[in-house]
Amino acid sequence: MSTQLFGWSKIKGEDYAAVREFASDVRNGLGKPQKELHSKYLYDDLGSSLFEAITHLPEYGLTRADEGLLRRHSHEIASLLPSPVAVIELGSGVGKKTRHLLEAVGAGLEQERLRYYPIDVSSEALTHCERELSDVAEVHPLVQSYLTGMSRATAERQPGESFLVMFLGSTIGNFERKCATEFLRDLHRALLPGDMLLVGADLVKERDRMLVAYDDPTGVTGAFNLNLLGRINRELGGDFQLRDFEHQARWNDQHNRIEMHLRSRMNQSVFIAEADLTVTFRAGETIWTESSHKFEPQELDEMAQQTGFSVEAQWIVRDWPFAENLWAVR
Ligand code: SAH
Ligand code: AVI
Repeated sequence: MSTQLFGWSKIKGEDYAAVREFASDVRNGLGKPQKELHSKYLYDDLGSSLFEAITHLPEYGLTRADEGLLRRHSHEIASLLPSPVAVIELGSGVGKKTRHLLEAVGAGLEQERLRYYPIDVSSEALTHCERELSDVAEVHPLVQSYLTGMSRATAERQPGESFLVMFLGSTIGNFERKCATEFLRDLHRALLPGDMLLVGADLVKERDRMLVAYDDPTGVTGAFNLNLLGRINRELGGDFQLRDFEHQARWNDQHNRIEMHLRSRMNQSVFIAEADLTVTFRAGETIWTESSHKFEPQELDEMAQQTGFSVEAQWIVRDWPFAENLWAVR
């Protein structure tokens, strides 16, 4: 492939488009009155590794709750699926938790190996995912955003086959509530009656437990958040001084969500070469980098019904309140 000289680095044509899109999103996001950056940009190679570290934190019970439910109920889930079935996972990350379900679904197949399509914007995460899971399924990684990946995966549908789509780890909570509904409608349009969706969703719990899960004393979540500025420096020629910003987690009572922000410690200005942008910050001003919405069990059923799915089952764990939801395309 031809390479182009772009700024300080030589990059391939397809990466050039991604850099332009990143630069344009940064320009738009930092131009708003409440500055913001899209949470999908948290996941470069370093960000994906830092997220993986978060899942091991004692304060972040979400991943363990999700994994425990999948471990305990994978055979029951597999028994509720149509056959034959192939599996798609949205935002799989390294896909560690998915093993339980792939094993259970694969065990029911007569001859062929189970086909598994993990979709993620992080190629680093997908490389790990393929390595981790190729003993239990035929892995077809798709480095794509959710819906582009969905259309690639569903194009591989075999005659008479159904899909199980998995959206684990409460990643649905990273959408604004209205966007989550729109996204589920889009997903529904990409599927056929009889296909199924397994959605993991974190439930509302005590405020202090939620806050410390996103502001751990070890500082891993802070590093995950600050890395977004580091990524802008590396990929877009920014000159953010990371030590001049601090990580902040807030509980928003009105929207039942944790918000992550990066707070400027002082009045300062930052230049981002590839966005051709100088941004000024007042001391205390923040960039909003992520929302993690928390749900009530009933609300999840309503979301399914509003977006064309029927609720087949819901499993809830109480020690770290979390719900696994199995929905079918009506
Ligand atoms: N499912 C895993 C990982 C969750 S982290 C778990 O439950 O632990 C969220 C994952 O979604 C990351 O790997 C990130 O790279 C991916 N992601 C975020 N936004 C995305 C988008 N718009 N399209 C595709 N993947 C996305
Ligand atoms: C991927 N997502 C569901 C995580 C969450 O809990 O919102 C990302 C995360 N952000 C901070 N810690 C973990």
